[in-house]
Amino acid sequence: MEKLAFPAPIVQIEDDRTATSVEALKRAILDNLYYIVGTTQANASNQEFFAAVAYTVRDRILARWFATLACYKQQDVRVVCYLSAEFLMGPHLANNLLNLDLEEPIRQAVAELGRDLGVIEEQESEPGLGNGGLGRLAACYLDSMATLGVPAIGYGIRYEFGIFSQQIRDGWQVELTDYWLRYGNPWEIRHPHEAVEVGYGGRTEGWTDSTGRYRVRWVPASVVRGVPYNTPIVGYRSGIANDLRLWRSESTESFYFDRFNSGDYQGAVAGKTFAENISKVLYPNDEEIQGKELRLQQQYFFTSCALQDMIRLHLRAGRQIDTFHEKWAIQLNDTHPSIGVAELMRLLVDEHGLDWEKAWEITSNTFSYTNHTLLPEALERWPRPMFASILPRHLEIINEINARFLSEVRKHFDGDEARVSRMSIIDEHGEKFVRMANLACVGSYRVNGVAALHTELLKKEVLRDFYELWPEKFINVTNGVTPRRWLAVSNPEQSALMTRRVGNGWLNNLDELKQLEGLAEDAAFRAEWRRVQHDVKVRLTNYILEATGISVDPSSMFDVLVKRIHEYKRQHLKVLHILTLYFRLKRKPNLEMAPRTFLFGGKAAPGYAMAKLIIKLINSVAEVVNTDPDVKHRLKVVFLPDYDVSLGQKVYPAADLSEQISTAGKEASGTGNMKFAMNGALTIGTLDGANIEIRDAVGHENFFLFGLTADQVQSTLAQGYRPRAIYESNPFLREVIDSISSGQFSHRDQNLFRPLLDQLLNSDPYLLFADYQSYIDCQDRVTEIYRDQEQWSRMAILNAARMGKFSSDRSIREYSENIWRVAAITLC
Ligand code: CGF
Repeated sequence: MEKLAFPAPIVQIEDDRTATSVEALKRAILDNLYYIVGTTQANASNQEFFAAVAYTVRDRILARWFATLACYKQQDVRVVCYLSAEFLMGPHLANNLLNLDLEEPIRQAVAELGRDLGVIEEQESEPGLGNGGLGRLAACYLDSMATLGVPAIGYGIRYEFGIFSQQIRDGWQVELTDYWLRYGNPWEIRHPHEAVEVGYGGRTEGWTDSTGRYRVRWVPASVVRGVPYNTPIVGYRSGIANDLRLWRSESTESFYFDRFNSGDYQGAVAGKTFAENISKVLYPNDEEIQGKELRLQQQYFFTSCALQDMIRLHLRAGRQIDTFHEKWAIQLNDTHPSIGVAELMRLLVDEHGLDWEKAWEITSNTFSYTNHTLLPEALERWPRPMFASILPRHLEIINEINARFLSEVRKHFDGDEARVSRMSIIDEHGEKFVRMANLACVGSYRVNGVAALHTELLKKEVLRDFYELWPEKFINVTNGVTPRRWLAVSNPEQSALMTRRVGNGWLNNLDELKQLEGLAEDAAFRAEWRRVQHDVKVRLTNYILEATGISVDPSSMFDVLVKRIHEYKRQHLKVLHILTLYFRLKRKPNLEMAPRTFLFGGKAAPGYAMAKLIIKLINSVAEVVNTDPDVKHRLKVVFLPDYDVSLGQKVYPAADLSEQISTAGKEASGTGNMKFAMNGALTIGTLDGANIEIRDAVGHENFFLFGLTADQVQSTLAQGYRPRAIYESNPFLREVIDSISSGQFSHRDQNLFRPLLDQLLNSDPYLLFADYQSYIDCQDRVTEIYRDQEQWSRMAILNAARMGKFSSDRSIREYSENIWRVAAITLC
């Protein structure tokens, strides 16, 4: 047959997709650009070029991924399944290049093709599939599990829209939808043949099986299809690639012809709309639950997909269903996936015909539960009628679990009906609710808090009854963060300096940075440290100018508070400090004070009016302070819009001072506190969450402590706290509060900040006034020490050197040994 006359090939087809020489990488990038992205080198935008580079890197991950899966199978390992409604992964490219040791060859290949790797990396749109700490923790843990060789799968939802993008207009937060998939996602692979079906609503019915046993089956009113999208997660130099499986909801029928034919055009696509809505959007609240149907549907959706997937893999490996718990350890990342306890029971009893006792033995030896919060409003509970209409069979199962559980409670605590009522999975008062934390505690063999104080408070307060029944279930695993992303990728300048002095072993053994301790006394090293820090600050300065139009001085102290906006995190306490300094300078313009740049960043939940007002307050103060000639160049206030992982990577390395100022007893752990200190920022903080452990690790003398302890907070409130009395007796605080209420920062509008001020003066539930003076005094100590740059650098170096404990590798080792009972493997 005659060959068709094609134009001469423009690129050479790449068939060795594991090669990593610069030449091979160049060929592969051009090949992917041409055949996958569908453009040519000359025409490709940077965005398209990024996609080609990402495909090239993904190709090099695939062999590792298949080898990892084969190895897990061969060694018949127990697999950790990390179930999380959120995975805040951040951009993948730079992290993958580091972990694969490909950064330099790719940089060169990209350069030889006429592009700059930094610019290409900036093109990646971040999958914002999380709200904050909880989702980011899940991402750090995936990185550590792959690095350590812990067999693991992350299960979650592939939201079409992640956390909203934040714009600031006239000082207010405005939310815009985040369509992160606009240009596609080169890292994921869709696996439609592994789809599963998930039911909702309907009814249950009894039947008798062939052995004469009475069984129940669920007849759902609607069924949606869950399709997995896999993203391989590579470990740092481990050769291992684990799996992040995010599920997309789709309709089982794309179109109902019968309805269409009868003229019901809307009905013809109704099922499709219902199905597709489930994975449509991430709920943007981090610490408050709203009992919304869609949220329960989402939670059930991904949890059921995950469990069905595990059972499929288990049986496919030739194993019996009754050994399920030996091969799978499921970690519930907060209560969001805790419906899994009832779902696994349903699958085992209804679908696989196990008797209740055996099914319960399996279930209660499979799950463990991590609690992330002490705030009562964040403990999930679902109105019973709503629950019954969405998951009727699960409610029956929960009732049965509860009845058996409560009889155990009664055996232990005879006659204590108040306790029985508190521990019941069903809150029988009033409207009646299903309490998901109770379900998680009952169905799990381990329950952990995320910092030592948090775990103690769980045992003493939030989960006290459960602790008294099962003390052996409770354990602490202090959070950690990955030094790969949060030091090596974010702060290449300082990482290079560290590596030059102590080698690169710290990348997977952060304790090795301890060797820097001695260098804190070396004046030349300190000078080098400061030079590097200055360069990093210049980098952020340029970004700030571009993003906000505000020019800041890189030699001023960068005093940073970035995290979700929440009253308990007390961004407004920081504002009180700024205004205290402002009025000091107004009174004494010649006051000697190192210039400070106050950087804020963070999103407020769209329905959280007070948090949004705090953002407005910060911006209003910025407007006045930044333009006042009396203080210009001494104080600058900047609100960085749209705080996300990428922005965090720019901000943490450039900070001098890390603000961790939550009311003691409110922040479960915090993880930003770790990222800052790892990068050498000094912390000013309360004895809250992991701050306590950070202070112990870096040395009390290298940490600025202020404020009431958790116990003192409680006793202050119990004694009838009167914030107005503090306001009346402290002239500086009064000056600040009065200035806000006079309209000085709101164009004379005296009502704008009234809700905030009224709350502070009348109840102040987060004790800003109680901690105000201690905070100001502590900040004065900060100012004093900052004047001595040698001393500051000494302290900064010691902070960075002593953060080994806060690597997520340590956390994952603890989970593996104390909870999951899994062994790390090396590749076969
Ligand atoms: O989880 C948090 C964060 N808001 O996501 N909680 N939740 N839910 C806590 O408030 C943080 O203190 C904690 O560090 C984080 C991860 O455990």
